[in-house]
Amino acid sequence: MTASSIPQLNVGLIGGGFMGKAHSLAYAAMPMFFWPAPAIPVRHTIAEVTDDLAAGAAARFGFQHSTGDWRRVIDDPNIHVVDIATPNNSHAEIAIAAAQAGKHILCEKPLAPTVAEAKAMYEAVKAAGVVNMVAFNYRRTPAVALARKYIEEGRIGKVLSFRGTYLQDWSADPSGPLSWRFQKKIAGSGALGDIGTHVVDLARYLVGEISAVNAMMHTYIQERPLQSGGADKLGASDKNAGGPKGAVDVDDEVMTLLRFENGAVGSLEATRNAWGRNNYITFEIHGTEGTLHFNYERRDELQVFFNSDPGDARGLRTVYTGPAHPYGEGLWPIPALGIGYGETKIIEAYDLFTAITTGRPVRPDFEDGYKTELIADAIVRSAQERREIDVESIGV
Ligand code: NAI
Ligand code: SOE
Repeated sequence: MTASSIPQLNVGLIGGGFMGKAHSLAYAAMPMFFWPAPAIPVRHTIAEVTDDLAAGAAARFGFQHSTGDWRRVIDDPNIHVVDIATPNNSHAEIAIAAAQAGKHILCEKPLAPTVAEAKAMYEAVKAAGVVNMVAFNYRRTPAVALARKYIEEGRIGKVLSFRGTYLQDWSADPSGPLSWRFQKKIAGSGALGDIGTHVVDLARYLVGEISAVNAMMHTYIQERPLQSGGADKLGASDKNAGGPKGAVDVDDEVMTLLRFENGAVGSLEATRNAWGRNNYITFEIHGTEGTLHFNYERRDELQVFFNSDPGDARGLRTVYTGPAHPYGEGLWPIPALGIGYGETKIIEAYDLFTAITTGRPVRPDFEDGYKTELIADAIVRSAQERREIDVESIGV
């Protein structure tokens, strides 16, 4: 393939906050890592809530055009891919309009704040036949993809159990502002939807479908200072401890037991109030023939124990991901040079554009996003009713 034969596909990105930055970086960098690239993503138009914010985002993130109205992205026949990087309550309206306009779609997680919206989004992309992806990017960390490869190869035998956590501390300080992430009408839920769903995605990716949950949820900090401005500063600044406060109506902490359809059992814990934990996404998977352990704060590493290792060399040991491992062909040439958050988004962009140009399916798609919402809803109901809930009992 020659450079001139690589298609150029125009992206319309909606939302110029944290994820606007991450996705813009990924579009610029993807062809630098994966070459020949499946397509050159052209940073065509960025939408924000006002014309001024959009113009600033365009200058910062390298977009050719900007608009204060996301509908102009949908109406523009030159745009091939719509990227939704806005707070959760706007995902459904934008995604359904994009699907009806025949655009391919990348939507940030969680797919939607409610099961009903997630289902409508899934039905819209199915009807339109467009490529669709939900941005659970952590499964694209090479060490996580390696864990899946080992499981598929039977290296740890039959999976018996999964223990997953996602612990952060940015919301542990009660003077952190009442951003959109603490408001049910925008976020849908708290730690559960925001970070617990990443663990649900990892559990489904690595172990299989979740059939039942038994959960507890709790809100420790019932009110927070009101925040001025839209973008979430993740508790870090803009504190206004003495100012007026508003009620937090989402969970701070969720813990649940899990049953998988294949007979495995597991647990999930998520909180943004765990002092000292930053992006502590961990899993430990025990199988009949071995163990896999991952900690995102050491994301170049996968801890493995294989029962098949010689008796005098057995023990949990560290595999450093590199060229021999998933996505190694495009990433850095020496193991442990360092995989970062940006790389997970670059790989996400690579897989999205590969799907668009080859027609091959890509996961996690909106069906996965919808199934994750069913599980999240089952967790909420289980915590409310203080009993085990079958995921298949959740409907809309
Ligand atoms: P943010 O608060 O940093 O930025 C959101 C931006 O969207 C703001 O600049 C806001 O002005 C803009 N916006 C809001 N409504 C809009 C509209 N109707 N049209 C155009 N722009 C609009 O939020 P952040 O952290 O970027 O989160 C966005 C989404 O990405 C959320 O769904 C969140 O859950 C998800 N997310 C995913 C991550 C991942 O690791 N996959 C990491 C962080 C966020
Ligand atoms: C805040 O908890 C947050 O930005 C989440 O919204 C993301 O999904 C996670 O990847 C990083 O933390």
